[in-house]
Amino acid sequence: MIAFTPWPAADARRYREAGCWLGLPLTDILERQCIERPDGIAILCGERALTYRELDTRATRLAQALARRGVAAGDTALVQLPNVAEFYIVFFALLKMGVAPVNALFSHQRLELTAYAQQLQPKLVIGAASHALFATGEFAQALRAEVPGLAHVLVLDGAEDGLATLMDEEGAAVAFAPAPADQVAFFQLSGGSTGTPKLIPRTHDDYYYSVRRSAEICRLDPATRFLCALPAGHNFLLSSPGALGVFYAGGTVVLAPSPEPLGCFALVERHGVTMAALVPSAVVLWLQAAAEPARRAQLASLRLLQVGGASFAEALARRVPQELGCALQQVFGMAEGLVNYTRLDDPIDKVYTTQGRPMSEFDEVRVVDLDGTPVADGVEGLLKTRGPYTFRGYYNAPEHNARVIDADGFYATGDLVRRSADGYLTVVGRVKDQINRGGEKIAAEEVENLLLRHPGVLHAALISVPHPLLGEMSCACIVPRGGEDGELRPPLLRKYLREQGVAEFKLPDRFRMLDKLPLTAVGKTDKVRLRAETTVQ
Ligand code: OOB
Repeated sequence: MIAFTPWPAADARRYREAGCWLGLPLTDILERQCIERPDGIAILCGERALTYRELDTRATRLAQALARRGVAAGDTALVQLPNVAEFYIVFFALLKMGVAPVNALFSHQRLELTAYAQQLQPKLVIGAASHALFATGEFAQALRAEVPGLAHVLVLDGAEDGLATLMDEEGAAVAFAPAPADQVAFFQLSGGSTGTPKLIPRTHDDYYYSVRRSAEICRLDPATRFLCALPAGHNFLLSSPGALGVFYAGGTVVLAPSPEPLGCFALVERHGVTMAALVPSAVVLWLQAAAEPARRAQLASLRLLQVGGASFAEALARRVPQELGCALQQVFGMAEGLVNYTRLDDPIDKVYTTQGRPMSEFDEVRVVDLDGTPVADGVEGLLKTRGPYTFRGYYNAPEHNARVIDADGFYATGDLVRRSADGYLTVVGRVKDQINRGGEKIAAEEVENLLLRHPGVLHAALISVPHPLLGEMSCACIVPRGGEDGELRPPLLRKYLREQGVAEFKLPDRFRMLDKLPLTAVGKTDKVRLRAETTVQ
């Protein structure tokens, strides 16, 4: 069993009695379709089409091959795959076995993967040769030193293509007991605000509920063709309603390598995509591309565009139906749990001006001031939440958990919101020390710690600055140790960070050299002032 913070027994009973938690593992999603529509197309990926039966057969084969090699229920896995069909084959294979994976982003590098591996101590690592880390065996070797129990490293499209071999392997059949639904199914990644990336345990019960409820709200059905153009493992694309919601409804997931409009528009046209999910910065690119009538015509089948992950300006929201020819849905969610949606039949102004309301009547939301006192509706405050699919603690992080989960089990999201009388939330800012770079989250402390390792850096503070496309970009404010230092020129600092193995999106976009950092009354870096004083050229 994998350790996690469970819901108190009384809450668990309530969620079960209310039918939120069904006691079914996530593999039920696939099993249902193997009965209802085995020949329905589950995944379209490049030139490949995978039916539900094929998806299930491959996942079962892979699971059995792994089981024959000693991987077993209760183990964990570190997975890093791009948006390809194998992502779902591997995910279901591991779920069938009761092995809990964490899906690292494809943009993650050595530092992130190593941090996850150190925390999880996986038995299995699965990567892709198309990523520099797995192109040679060097990184796998280094991981083995960190993870003594690491038994298998499989690489997709690698020299020996370990993953494909296993998916085709014939051998003695192994039967799997259904995974206990109240236990950890897999780990989500936290956007983070601390020095080390955190893992979020998600149980079968809680996640399956969020998938079903999301599919219902978004009215998915077997005719749904969903474009997955953001990282497949991200909570938005996996369960809001994402690919799992689409599989639950018997629809088709169309995979795209990135949200870049020209490639996506071609896929929409070719496969009759009905629904897509994007971050705001990608919507801007789609709007630009659709200005050309011939391109806009490619989107004829698109009915619904979901936008979430970062603040979406009202002015942009208003352009979506007009210029892309589809309905808009705003989605405000988090890997920790709570997801808010505007509803498909909401008055249009609500869709333009709010980020929706919680998906479940069992979601509890508190909007409080800095002292924790609830504020009136319409007043800006900190968002706290608990509910049937919101976690109760990060994996193995008791100190951090004590800071972000209160005595009543409410999770402090770090988001600043306004709630209307009818429960709709508008995101107005955040108090967590994080930069939201076009939906990609950067924990300031993580990058600051890396900068502080540089011998020429005395103090470092990473702040957000406005960016016309991304919404925010990052600026590193640095106090050099010995006055102006040629070693601290931006290209060299970026190179230094890259060499430490951090994901490219975390590299500061701007650098500012200062004599000292402004401090608050208690002596912490005054980032509010720093942001106010930082103008972007
Ligand atoms: C989604 O999940 P994460 O874990 O990458 O990031 C969560 C954070 C939120 O706490 C909030 O700060 C920000 O991202 N955020 C938004 C937003 N959606 C997320 N800020 C403003 N407006 C929005 N619509 O980003 C995520 C997970 C599931 C569904 C959708 C997004």
